[in-house]
Amino acid sequence: MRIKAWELCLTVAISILMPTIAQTQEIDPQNIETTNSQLSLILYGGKRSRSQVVAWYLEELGIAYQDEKLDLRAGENKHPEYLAINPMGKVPALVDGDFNIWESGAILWYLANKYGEMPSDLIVQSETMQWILFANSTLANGLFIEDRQEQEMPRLLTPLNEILQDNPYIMGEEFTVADVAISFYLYAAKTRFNLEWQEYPFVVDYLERLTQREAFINTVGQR
Ligand SMILES: N[C@@H](CCC(=O)N[C@@H](CS)C(=O)NCC(=O)O)C(=O)O
Repeated sequence: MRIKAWELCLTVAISILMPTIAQTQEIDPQNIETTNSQLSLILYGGKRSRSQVVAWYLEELGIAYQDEKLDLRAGENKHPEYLAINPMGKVPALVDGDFNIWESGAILWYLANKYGEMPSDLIVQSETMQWILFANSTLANGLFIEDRQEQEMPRLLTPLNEILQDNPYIMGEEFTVADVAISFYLYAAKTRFNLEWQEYPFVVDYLERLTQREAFINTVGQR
C-alpha cells in the first residue's frame, strides 16, 4: 500500500490511546493559560500524531504530565493560543514551566537531557542526536513517503539489521532515547504496511523487545 507525504502524520502513530500516567483532557483554547498554571509539564498533541513518541518517552522517564489533545481536524492547532506555544501550528509541543519546545526530536532531546541520564560526553551526545535526527527525517521519510519507500526501505533496514545483530540497542548495551525515536517509526511502518521483514530478523527481534516495554504498551501500544 502506498502513502502520500501528507498522510504521514495520520499513519506514523497507528496505535493511539491515552497514556496511563498522563491526565488526558480535551483542550479549551480559551483556557490554555489556566491549564498551564496547573501542571508544569504539558504535552500538546493530536490523536494520530507524533506526540505519541514523546508520550512514550515521558512514560519511560516516569514523569507525570498533562496530556492536551488538540483536535487537528477542527484546526485547534491553528488557534492563536496554541500558535503562541508553537508558531508553526504543528504538534507535538511541550510546555515545561516557562519553557516551550516543539519538534518531536527536539522534545526528546530536551527530556533526555533534563530528566534522563544523558552523559556529558560530547561524542555520546552527538551520536544520540544523530539517531534522533535520522529517525525523524531520513528514516521516517524513507519508510513512509510514496516515492522513496521501495528504494529506501532496504537501504536503511539492512544497516540497522547489522547494527542490531551486534547490539541489543541502537547505541549499544543500554536502552536510550535513540531507541524510542528509531523504533517508533519502525513500529509504525511495520504495522501500517503489514510488513513481515523476514529479511531483517534483528530489526524484528528489536521491535518485539521494545514493544513489550511497559511504557510503550501504555502509550503507543494502546489501541
Ligand atoms: N517534524 C515535526 C512534524 C510535526 C507535524 O507535522 N505534526 C503533524 C502531526 S504528526 C501536525 O501537526 N499536523 C497538523 C497540521 O499540519 O496542521 C515533528 O516531528 O514534531
